[in-house]
Formats: sequence, structure tokens, C-alpha cells
Amino acid sequence: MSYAMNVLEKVKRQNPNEPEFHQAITEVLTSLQPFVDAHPEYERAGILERLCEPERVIIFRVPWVDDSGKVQVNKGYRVQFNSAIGPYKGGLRFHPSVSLSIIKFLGFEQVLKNSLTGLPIGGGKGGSDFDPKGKSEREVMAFCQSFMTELFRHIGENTDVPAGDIGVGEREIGFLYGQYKRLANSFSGVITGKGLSYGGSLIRTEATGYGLVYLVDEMLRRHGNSLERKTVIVSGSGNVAIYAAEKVQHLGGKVVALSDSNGFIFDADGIDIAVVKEIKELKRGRILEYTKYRRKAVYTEGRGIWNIKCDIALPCATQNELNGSDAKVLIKNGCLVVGEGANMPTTLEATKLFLQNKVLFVPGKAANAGGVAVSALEMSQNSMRTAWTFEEVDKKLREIMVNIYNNIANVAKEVGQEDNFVVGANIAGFKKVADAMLKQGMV
Ligand code: NDP
Ligand code: 2IT
Repeated sequence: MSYAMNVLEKVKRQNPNEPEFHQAITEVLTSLQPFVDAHPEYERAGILERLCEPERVIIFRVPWVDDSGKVQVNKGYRVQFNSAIGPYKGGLRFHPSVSLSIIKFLGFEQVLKNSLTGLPIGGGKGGSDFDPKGKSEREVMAFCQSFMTELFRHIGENTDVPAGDIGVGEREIGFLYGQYKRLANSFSGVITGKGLSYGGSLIRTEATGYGLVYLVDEMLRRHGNSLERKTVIVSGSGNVAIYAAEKVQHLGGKVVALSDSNGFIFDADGIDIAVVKEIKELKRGRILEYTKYRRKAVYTEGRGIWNIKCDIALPCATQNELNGSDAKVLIKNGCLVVGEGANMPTTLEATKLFLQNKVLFVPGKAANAGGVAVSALEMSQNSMRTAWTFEEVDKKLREIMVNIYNNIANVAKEVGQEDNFVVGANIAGFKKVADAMLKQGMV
């Protein structure tokens, strides 16, 4: 058996009951296999074994008091995966489904994603099984303060820099940052995604969604096509989905559907983004409410968003939201492009189908890297004690996404797999981290 497959089997055995982590390492190690075989120095140095084992895993108790006066307890996680090329960097997810497996898959993906940005950031991820939905403002604050009371001793602007992810937006980041500052007695860029009044960067809110569409736009142009008049489906209706949809419309495409975990809306005239922002960002409501504003829109309960005919599909909700049967429908309907705004939204089976059927498929570690890239720009602005303009950050974001596209497309071509951006992204992301690990010796 090859080195990569040996490591894959061993890591699966050593980490049972972690299906999402197994899925992420299977995709990466399978596509790295020929490349790693051609470079025996990686095996000698145990690079893949080290890549798959987090440098540190922190699991902690998070007690807090709910509005009825009862003590609640959640689990807190921070997986500090790899610091070969910079401080651990990656978001915090608050969602009832959060488990060690999910945080490890996200941390593992983050290592390669952060490498692809070209910026000096290592990879990490954290979160909790706490559900912010339906909680009062006071409960969310109490939870965030308790979470940070443990986390603060493990992070730092040069050590580990968290940010948001599912269930962690500007409100939660504010409460987390306030508590960090109080405990550490230090005002630093230790968290990104901060509000603009206390060190946040312009464009960070928009970055993941905008970045995704910048990359897709670049890819389409290189294939003699464009976003103009394309019909686009975006799943989810959170931070990534909203700004992906907004940028598609700026660039001449039409977004006809959005979803949340209850169901999806279809608006043949094109989704009105201002309405979605009001429902989701201001009222924290459900996507169903869209039909109250736009009478012609249709709401369908449950999953099924991928049955709508489209040219471009942008899954921007969560892992494994697009499976093999969804992929078959999309392919049958003539879908040209799938760009992952979420982390691992496409199952292994669906990914394989897209690649076999020549759908231009861009994996999340490349396509959604704009968020963490602007987080790294926020870190730079914080250390320089400056703030760049909207135009400056937007321009840098666009350049970063074009560079990522060039990098993954070139690497895919070099290994004889033109337009296989899964292979391109995995090898390109891996090369930089592996090189840094080799040079730093056995650490
Ligand atoms: P938000 O919390 O803002 O939005 C999440 C959206 O996905 C909501 O519409 C939510 O619906 C839906 N969703 C979440 N879980 C499920 C589920 N189990 N089933 C169906 N729908 C679900 O998160 P973000 O927009 O920030 O994150 C979305 C994805 O993008 C995640 O995979 C995240 O890891 C990834 N990502 C985020 C980045 C960022 O900068 N924020 C950067 C790179 C990637 P509901 O309200 O019903 O729960
Ligand atoms: O998955 C991701 O890249 C994020 N949630 C953003 C991480 C960050 O540090 O901005």
C-alpha cells in the first residue's frame, strides 16, 4: 500500500467515530497520493502523520446561567492543528451539531486553506455545541463570556487568532472580544471579524461570499464564459450566502434561490438581497418570511433546493448538504459550475460525479478562503494600528482570489489533471505547509 493510503488507514483506526474528519482526510490524502509518492522525503519525515495529528486539542466545560436561573453546561473546543506557517487561525462554530469530529475536519481543511491564501497563517478551529438560536441577548453574552474565560489562556495575537463561523457573527465576536480584553488586560488583534469601531476590517463581513464569487468569475473568464445572465442557486442564508448572492448580482448573474435549515425559497425574478438582510441580519428570522415581502416567491419546506435548474450552484450552508443524488440532478439540469462557499458541503460521492462529468468544481479550501484572507488582513491592520479603506481591502481580496485560482489551476495542469481543482488545491496547499515542516525539523 502507498504511504498516503497507509497513513489514511492508520489515522482512521486511531480516531474512530469521527466520520467528518475521516471524510476530509480521505479526500486530501487520496488526491495527494501520487505527488507524495514522487517525493520520498515526506515519508521519511513523517509529514502526513504529522499533518493529520493536531498539535494540540483543548476541550473544556462551559457553564452558564440561563434566563430561568438554571445552570447550563456546554462543551467548548479549540483544535490547534498546525502552526508551521503562522499562528493558528480559524473560526469558532456555535451549533448543536458541533463535535470533536466536526472541529477536527474544519481545522484540517483550514490548514490547507490558509496556506492557499499565500498569507502567514497556520490552521485551527473551535466552537461549542451551544445553540445561539432562540437565546436571549443576555444568555448569548453569558455563554460567550464563560467560553472565553477558559479559551483566553490558549490564544494570543501571535499564537492563535479565532474568528466567526456558523452561529458566530459580529454580536458573538463582540462579547468574546470584550471578555478577552478584560481577562488579558490587552487590546490586540487576537480575534478577527471585530466590529469596525474596535479594530475590525472593512470587507470582512462580505469577504467569504465576495471572495467565492471573485474566484468563480475568474474561472469562468478563463473558460471563455462569464457570470452575466447566469442562473445561480445559493444554499444557506447566513453570512456567506448573503454576500455571495449580493456579489453574483453585482456581476450580472441572477440568484433565484436561498435556504435555511427549515426550507428554501424560489424567486424567479431574482432574490431581493435587501429583504434577506432585513430578515436574517436584523430580525434573526426564518427564510420562510421572505414570501411575506415578495408574494410571487415560493417557499418549500425541507431540502430540495438542488432540484431547481441552474447554471451555477454555490452551496453556502454546511457540511454534506449536497449528496450524490443532488449532484445527479444538477448535472442533468446542465449545471456548469459548483463553488463551495461552505466547508465540505459536497459529499465524496457528489464530488466524484462533478469531476467525472466535467462540472467546474471548486473545493471550499480554495473557494471560501476569502474570509480568512481578509481576517489575515485585519491582523495586519491591527498590528500596524491602521485601517485600510473599503476599496483597498476589496482590491486585495480580489487579487488574493485570482492568485488562488492561478495557483490551483497551474498545479492541476502540472500534474496532468487540468481543471481538477480538488487535486490542484490539495497539492498547492500542502506543498507550502510540508516545505515549512521539513525545514523546521521534527516538531
Ligand atoms: P451562518 O451561521 O451565518 O449561516 C449558516 C447558514 O447555513 C444558515 O442559513 C443556516 O440555517 C444554514 N445551516 C447551518 N447548519 C445547517 C444544517 N445543519 N442544515 C441546513 N442548513 C444549515 O454561517 P456562515 O454563513 O458563516 O457559514 C456557512 C458555511 O460557510 C459554513 O460551512 C462555514 O464553515 C463556512 N465558512 C464561513 C466563513 C465565514 O467567514 N463566516 C469562511 C469560510 C467558510 P439556520 O439558520 O436554519 O441554521
Ligand atoms: O472557515 C473559515 O475559513 C472561517 N470560518 C473563517 C476563519 C477566519 O479566521 O476568518
